[in-house]
Amino acid sequence: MKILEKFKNFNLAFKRSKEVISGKINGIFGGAKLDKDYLEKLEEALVTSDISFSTSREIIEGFKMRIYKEKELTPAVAKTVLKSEIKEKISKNFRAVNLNEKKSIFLIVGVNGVGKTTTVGKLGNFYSSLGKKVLIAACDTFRAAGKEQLEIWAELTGIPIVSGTEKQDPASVAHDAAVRLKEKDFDLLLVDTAGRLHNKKHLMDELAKIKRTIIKASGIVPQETFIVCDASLGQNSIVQIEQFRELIDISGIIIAKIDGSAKGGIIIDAISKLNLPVRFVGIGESKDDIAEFSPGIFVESLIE
Ligand SMILES: Nc1nc2c(ncn2[C@@H]2O[C@H](COP(=O)(O)OP(=O)(O)O)[C@@H](O)[C@H]2O)c(=O)[nH]1
Ligand SMILES: [Mg+2]
Repeated sequence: MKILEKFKNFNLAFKRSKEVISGKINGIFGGAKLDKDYLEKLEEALVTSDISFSTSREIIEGFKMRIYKEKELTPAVAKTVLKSEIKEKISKNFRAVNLNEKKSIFLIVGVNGVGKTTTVGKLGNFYSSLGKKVLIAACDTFRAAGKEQLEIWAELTGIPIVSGTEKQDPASVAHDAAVRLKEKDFDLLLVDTAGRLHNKKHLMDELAKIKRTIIKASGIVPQETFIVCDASLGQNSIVQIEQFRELIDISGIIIAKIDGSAKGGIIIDAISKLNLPVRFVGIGESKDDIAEFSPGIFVESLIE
């Protein structure tokens, strides 16, 4: 029941993306026979669905290799083959998010406004509903609102929070949180950060210092550094991830705001072009609105 419910929410979140991509795909594969130039049309459909030219090309090449093996080439067969090709492509880097046996730390990074703080609140709720003892740290001390927003999430989810004062060194907040993680009975520390990418040098120094301080204070190396992206930014998200990757090691992507965005195709690109796994997707603004990414459910939700 719970799994079915999750699938339903996930599926619903991709509604607008599905309308865009499925409309095009079904326009090609909806008839009784395939057009002569259906491959060109398919490539165009992919490129205009927020999938880059190079990734679309790769999908078409993979599709061709598979379709040659089919005995009977009907539109329905072609559609199934396309789905298999995309699924295989995005399963390449897939791994489930398992917490360390001991204590885990996740750093949450990304540009301002993409959904980091909300993601920390929702992820906290996700893991605490799995029975994990979660602690969150408000290391966006740049704006008073950053801290207050996370405090609201802490209250809403009943998760303990470590926060500092406005303009306090974010690393000192991270230090206190890391000590608390180590000394008290916690399984997971989620660290919210600020994201002023216009000042790259400053951001790099700040994130590096947070990480160093955490390791020094707790002896625990952060298990994950997740970059949060806003789905509605489409290809710009790829650029953002590339920029962040120059600054710090990223271990996975969280795509927020999938609900209401028609640019879900970006997920295919993020995985195959950047060679990074998508681990979670944000599907709304309330505490349960986060889902673990699943390649199979994603493809079924995107192409119907
Ligand atoms: N619809 C929707 N809105 C979201 C999602 N994640 C975040 N938001 C909204 O996006 C806005 C910015 O989020 P915030 O967490 O403050 O971003 P931050 O600056 O990166 O910390 C807020 O209004 C959030 O409610 C999501 O998955 N779906
Ligand atoms: Mg924030």
